[in-house]
This record gives sequence, C-alpha cells and structure tokens, in this order.
Amino acid sequence: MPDKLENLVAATNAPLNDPDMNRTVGSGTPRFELYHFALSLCSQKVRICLVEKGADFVAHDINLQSPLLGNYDPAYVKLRMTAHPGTDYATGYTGRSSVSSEGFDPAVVPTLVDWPEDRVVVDSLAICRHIDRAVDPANSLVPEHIAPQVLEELAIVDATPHVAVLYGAHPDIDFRPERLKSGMPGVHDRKIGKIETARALVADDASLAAAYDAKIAKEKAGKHHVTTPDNMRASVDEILRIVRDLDQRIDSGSTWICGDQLTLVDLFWAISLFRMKWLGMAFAWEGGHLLNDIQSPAVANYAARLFELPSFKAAVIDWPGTPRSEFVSVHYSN
Ligand SMILES: N[C@@H](CCC(=O)N[C@@H](CS)C(=O)NCC(=O)O)C(=O)O
Repeated sequence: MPDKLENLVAATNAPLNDPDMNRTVGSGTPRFELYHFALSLCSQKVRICLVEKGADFVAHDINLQSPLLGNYDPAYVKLRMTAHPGTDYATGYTGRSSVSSEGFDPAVVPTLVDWPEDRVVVDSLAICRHIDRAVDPANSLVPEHIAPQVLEELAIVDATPHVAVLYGAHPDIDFRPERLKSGMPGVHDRKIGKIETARALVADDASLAAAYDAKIAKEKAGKHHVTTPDNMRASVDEILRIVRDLDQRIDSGSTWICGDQLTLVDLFWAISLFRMKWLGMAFAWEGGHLLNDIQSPAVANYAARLFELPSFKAAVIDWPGTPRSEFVSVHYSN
C-alpha cells in the first residue's frame, strides 16, 4: 500500500524545525506546503506565482548550500518521487533545468504539497499552472484567449540555460558575482559527496538507490558541462540570443509580453531577467560588453516594469535570506 501523504510529509518535516526557515505565509489556513530555497530560480518562480495569486502556504526553506542533506534527505526524495512514479530520471545535463529537456530530477526544489487535493506536484512550471488552476481560477494567469501564446513563451523561459551560467564561468570573461567565482569551483564534487552520504542511508531500498544513482550521474554530467569551455560559450551565447529574440517580440504598445494583461510568463520573465542581472549579465540587454555589443531597449524597459511588481518584490527582493549580488544593489533600499 502506498505511504499516506501525511506520513511522507511528517517524515520530511521532522528535521525542518527552524522557525525562520519554516513559516506560514498569509493569514489564512495554508492550503499548500512548499519546499524551496531562497536563491533558487525555480523556487522564485513558484513563490512569485503564489504571492500573485494571494495563496496562503507553509514555506520550508531547504538551504541547498548547507552541509545538511536538505534536498537529498531520503524522506524528501521519497515525497518528491510520489509525483513522478516512473524511473526515467534525468542523468544528463545541458545547462537547463526544464523537465521537458532534462527529465525528472528526484532531488531538487521546489516541491509543492496540495493538501485538499492530497497530492504532491513537482517542476516549477507544472506547480505554477497547478496553483493558477487551484486558486482564484476566475483570474487565471494563463487566460484562455491567449493561452497558446503564454505557453509558448513559458517554454522559452523554461528552456533558458540559467543553471549553466550559475555554476560555470564563461572561459574568456567570468562576469559572475565574486561570491560565485570563489564559491562554485568544486560544487559538483561537494554535491556528489552529499548524495553519496544520503544514498548510503538507503542502500537496501532499490528504488531510492536508483534515484540517487541517477542524480550522481546528472551531477557528473553537470561538472563536465560547466568545465568544458565550448559548452559554456554556447550557454552564454544562447542566453544572449534569447534576450535579443525577446526584444523583437515585445510590442511597445502593450504593457506585458502577451498584451495588456499580466500573465504567468511575465512573472517568469521577471525571475529570469533578474537572475541574469544578479549574475552580472545585464549586458545581455544593455550591450557595451565584450561578450555583447547589441542593446535591447525593449527588454530593458520590460525588465524595469517587471522589477517593480509587488509580487516580484515580495517573492525575491524582500524574501528573507535571498542573497544579493553586487549587480542588483540598486533594487534594495537599505
Ligand atoms: N525542472 C525543475 C528543476 C528544479 C531544479 O533544477 N532546482 C534546482 C534549483 S533551481 C535545485 O534544486 N538544485 C539543487 C541540486 O541539484 O542539488 C523545476 O523547474 O522545478
């Protein structure tokens, strides 16, 4: 008989007892339980969606950088696996985090528990679409009349190789924040060490062990990607192209990317463009950089509007524990 959701969540939550990292957002009875990490791009997408929809939720901040097992904890991985019962795990790495290009990763954040529906939902895009349908469906962030356009645009954000430029340096110019330049080398080996520790705890559970083996293979592929200069050049070039293409799609007569109504993809672009800026990549639209000379003024204006959204401020700028970088100081008042 499958484990009951209550038991899986109780086991996951047992070590999560720091009140600052595990707290209720909103004043009503929380419908959702979210496992996330302050700096994680995929988690930020889910947080901004929850805030924009006015949902109440319990937020568990799983610090990916802590020496604790966190997202590799067997109880958490087991909870996540209930949302994807197959064994077709991600084992490769292209610098993206999209499930459609990479496959399912059993040991990452975010993960959402929807109590009334008694289910676990994984993958930021699927989670946000779920929240959008579950909360205030009359004010959908994917309005039916423009749904194909919104979904097409969402797929572009989802397939942007953000992870490559977080973990790896461009071989010619490492434009990233100082904290990444000093902190990222060796990260894949550190992750693999933690995953092996977690795997050893469940060596006699074949399905969990298989999930950890896939994660180890993925991290080895990730290390190879970010330490291969041509791969990193290609990932940065792809982001520059994505921004230039976005500039062409922005209609100067509309406030948002799919018209005058704010949609889910505007929230996703807010997170994506801010991450680029955080990483020192605002030159993607500002130009004037050795890696990109071309300005994208429509993206610059669009980004400025997105960064003023109250939901963006609440989910990213003011979200406790979200580290700043030297490239985004202007967005903070203190
Ligand atoms: N497709 C998934 C990808 C999730 C993902 O890659 N999460 C990253 C943070 S954005 C993570 O948890 N990384 C930690 C690790 O790999 O150990 C989603 O969008 O939710």
